[in-house]
Amino acid sequence: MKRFDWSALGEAEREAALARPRQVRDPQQLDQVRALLADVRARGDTALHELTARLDGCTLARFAVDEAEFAAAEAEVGTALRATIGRAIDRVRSFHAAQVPPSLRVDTAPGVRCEQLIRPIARVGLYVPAGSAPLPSTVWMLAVPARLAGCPEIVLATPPRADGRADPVILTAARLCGVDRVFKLGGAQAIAALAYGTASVPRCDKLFGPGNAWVTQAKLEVAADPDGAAIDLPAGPSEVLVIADETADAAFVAADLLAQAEHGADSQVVLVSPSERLLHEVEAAVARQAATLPRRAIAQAALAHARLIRVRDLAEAVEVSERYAPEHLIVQARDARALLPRLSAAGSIFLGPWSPETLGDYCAGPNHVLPTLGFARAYSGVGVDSFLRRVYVQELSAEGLAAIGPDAAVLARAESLEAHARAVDLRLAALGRAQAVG
Ligand code: HSO
Ligand code: ZN
Repeated sequence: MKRFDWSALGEAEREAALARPRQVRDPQQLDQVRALLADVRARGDTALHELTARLDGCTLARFAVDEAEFAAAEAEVGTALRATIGRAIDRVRSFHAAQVPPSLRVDTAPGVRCEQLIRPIARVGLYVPAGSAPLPSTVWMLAVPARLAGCPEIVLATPPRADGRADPVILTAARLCGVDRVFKLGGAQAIAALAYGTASVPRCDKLFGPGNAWVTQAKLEVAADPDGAAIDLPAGPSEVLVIADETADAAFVAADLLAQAEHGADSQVVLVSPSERLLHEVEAAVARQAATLPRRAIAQAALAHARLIRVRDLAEAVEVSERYAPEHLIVQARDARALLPRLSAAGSIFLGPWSPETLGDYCAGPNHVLPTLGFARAYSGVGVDSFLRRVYVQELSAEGLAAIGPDAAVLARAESLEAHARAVDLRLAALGRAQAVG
């Protein structure tokens, strides 16, 4: 883990200390993704079958998961795990249900009725990766808000294993959340199928979910194509920043850092503390705890670019965090809540010793699909609103038009848009004639 003393650093060094691991944009990969998208668009299911055979190593009769496979998955998962998933879904649902926004109606002048309708996105596509560690929790983090938003059709894609089946826990979670259809498709080809549609996969309006570099690149491509689909967030490797003072438990902090590090070699882990002793103790605890982790090789690779930053006080720790804008921010300090008013640039915040990020990852209630790479400065995590659109409505009475129409005509002429102005003037004239007759 790299050590820094914040007050000893110059501006450029501070910038470097908080730099994310370089996202290498491989131009060859971009070409390959583009070629793959074009191929799926042109040849549909035929291309999907070839790509699945080549990239996932299995031949599928059909991509859609059938009733028999769902039933087998549920039996394999068993009632105990199903009940646990059910409780997580319930808590995530109870939090997200409170996010559903109301419709609005405001009369901005007498006779000028303005409304904001809330409408769900018609068909959404959820991507759930299943690489070295399938993440079924992402199923409920996406499907629960989609259902609450009222999306009429929720489609999910997840990669098939070499035996041609999908991860049984992912299938069970999809069932429990009321996902309409699940397709065994992975990687960029899944994104292509969901964005453009094929004979067997319906075309979706917006795509959600994390994925590897291929998936991310494919999502960015389809999002830039008017014939493609919208996307949730620009995604990057998962990250955590921990602010801890001398009262923090070093073992707790170390465990939280490792929980992040085990996600992937590119995960980023940052610890900021005013206590030299705590930084030392955490470093030792990380080494001790890592030794017995099944995914220690991945965790250790991530820790190689971890940062330990010594700051003057908690106020400076807050400054560092705001500048980094982490996906997850954990605060383990004497009065963690007292820092909250000064915190803003973070995807999700965990306060105090009893709030490990793991709880937010699975079952506390808030979402775990969050902005990474500093996007937390401008983006929020996924929520019910990610699956909704606002539709504006305005309805003016004759009285309303008479009241504010002249302003509109003046503003139109100020923009040299005469046709705009006349669309108002001819109505005002008609009103004047009607009044003269009446
Ligand atoms: N920390 C991940 C979510 C996750 N963790 C899923 C475990 N499973 C990104 O927020
Ligand atoms: Zn996690």
